[in-house]
Amino acid sequence: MIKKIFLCAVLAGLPGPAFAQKMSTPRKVGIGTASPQGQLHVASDSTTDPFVLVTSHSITGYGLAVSTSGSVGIGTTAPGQLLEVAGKLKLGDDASAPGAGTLKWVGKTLLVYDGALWKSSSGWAFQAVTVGSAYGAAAADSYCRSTYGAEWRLLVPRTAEHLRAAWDFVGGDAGYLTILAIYPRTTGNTCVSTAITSFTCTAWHAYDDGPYWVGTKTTITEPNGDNCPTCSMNYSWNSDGTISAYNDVPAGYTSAKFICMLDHP
Ligand SMILES: [Ca+2]
Repeated sequence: MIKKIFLCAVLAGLPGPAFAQKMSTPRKVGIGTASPQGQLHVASDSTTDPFVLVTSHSITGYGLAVSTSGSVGIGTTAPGQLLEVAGKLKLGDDASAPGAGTLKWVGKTLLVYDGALWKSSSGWAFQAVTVGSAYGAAAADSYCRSTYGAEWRLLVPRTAEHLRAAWDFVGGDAGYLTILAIYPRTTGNTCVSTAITSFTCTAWHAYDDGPYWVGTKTTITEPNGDNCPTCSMNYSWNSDGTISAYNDVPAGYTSAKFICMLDHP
């Protein structure tokens, strides 16, 4: 009881607005204000000290600070922007709808939302397509152009990083990568036991003769010359997004799921 009386006496003796107040209906707490505008309202009268400062007694530096200009610093009391993190920033993903400028980290890819599309940090954009019946590569490529515009094509992984970005875009759903716009130049072309890239398998090519990159595995005895020049192999993938197997088949492979890419972004 004596302690409580002493504390009340101390609080009553504090000068100016430096007090805490609890209002009964509704219950709100104000620090530095008698009229809190939120459940907790901190109103500083200092022009030099941070409005809010969260520190630890056991570490050097600061956990969280709200500066006199209203900027938030994490690891710094003097944020140079509205938000400054004086250290590393770790991103993830959730189901909420994005707005332009939203960043997220998926798998191994940093994606930024431009207001309409998620793009990788290198500018690549994708659309994940599911159609009612299985499409061959030529029909899927045509679907991409007619649905999204002339620059949209059936996926050709251009580099390992591009492939990775596409993989992460569909959350590692390998079904979307079972057909690709990579074709034999003429019927009968093979790349048996050869890495499937535009550097190593020149008998096959991307739809536009540009670079392509599927993987560097050299233990697969395919493609052995079955595909037509507008047909896709069927590709299967390991859970980490690397190529597992592929096979060219006489009629070409079809899929009800595929990826359209914004080519030449
Ligand atoms: Ca074959």
